[in-house]
Amino acid sequence: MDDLTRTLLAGRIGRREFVERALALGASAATVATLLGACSRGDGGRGASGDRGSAELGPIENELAIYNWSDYVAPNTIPDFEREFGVEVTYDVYESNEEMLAKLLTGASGYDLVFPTGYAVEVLVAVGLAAPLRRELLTNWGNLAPLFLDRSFDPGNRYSVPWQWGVSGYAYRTDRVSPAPDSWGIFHEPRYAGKMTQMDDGREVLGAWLRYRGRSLNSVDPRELEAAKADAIAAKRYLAAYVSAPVKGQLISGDVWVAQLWNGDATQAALEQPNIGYVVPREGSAIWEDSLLIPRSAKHQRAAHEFINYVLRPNVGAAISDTTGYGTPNEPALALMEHPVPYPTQDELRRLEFQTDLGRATALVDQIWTEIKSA
Ligand code: N2P
Repeated sequence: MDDLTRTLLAGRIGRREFVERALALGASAATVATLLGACSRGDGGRGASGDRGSAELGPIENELAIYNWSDYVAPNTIPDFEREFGVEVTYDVYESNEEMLAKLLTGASGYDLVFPTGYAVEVLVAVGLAAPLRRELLTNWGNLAPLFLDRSFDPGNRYSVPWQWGVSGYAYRTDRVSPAPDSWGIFHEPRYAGKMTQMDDGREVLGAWLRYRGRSLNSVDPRELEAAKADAIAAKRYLAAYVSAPVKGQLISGDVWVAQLWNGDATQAALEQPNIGYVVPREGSAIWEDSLLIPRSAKHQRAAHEFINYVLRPNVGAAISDTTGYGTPNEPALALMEHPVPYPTQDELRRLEFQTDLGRATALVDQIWTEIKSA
């Protein structure tokens, strides 16, 4: 990797080739992005920004390509938008930031809208893959609660619009697991062997085990990460799989009793199976904010802006969060929701931590995650 990075710096290969070769060497998308960001700092790494705020976007296009997390929109959100705006939407889904970043970094993805978590927004902005927002088109901007704006991953919200927020913890079958658990240590319990899953997400798995030992989930201390790795491997013998949102079906059927999961997906599962509880472990966990972001390569930028402005309407935002089970950053939407998720209290915030971009240490974390998965 170091040789490859030097080759890029020397100008002997282009960014595109660098990305392809680095991914082939086994680097994760986030690592590649971090290296690219470091290499291009000061020379237009935020994109040769000649196009910023310049030309008008023109009339709305008749197509829009959306790439979102699974189960992250209401049933009517897309059809209603298509009908009202005369736009045909292509809709694909992913299960992790890594999966989305890999698509975007390997070249023109064809997508007009993606939904990165805070640290992944940082990555996309750093490598110049994010289009600046045309705020003048986002007339519903004022509906966003200040709590979710101007966050460190995108100061001033030049590129990203708050979409949903949530926490990471685990769902469990209240009819199978007792006493009610409250610790990440559940994944070390032999009596639930084969009935537990952790997420297919290195940041989430290592974050859980870092918090278990009282560390920050953003730790880049090699000794702390080694300890987290050991805990993760000790848990792995009791896990049925590393799987994220798609575990919902197995929780509902009872094939899985304990599943590390984001709160909204657990809420979705609990609607179908009342014996599902949810825990934010006492050792602490992640709180996150996912955003809407338009890739710089998007061909339908006007339609993407219209879609963003549409979801910022209170009724549209309320329907989305009522379906996803996640919190809405849309203040008037909160009042319209059937099952509003309240903003975290000060007390809860003390146990919760935002994931940040780990910069160059991303490579170390990736490597440890690869070692855990192949252990
Ligand atoms: C959607 C879960 C997305 C939350 N199913 C992860 N940030």
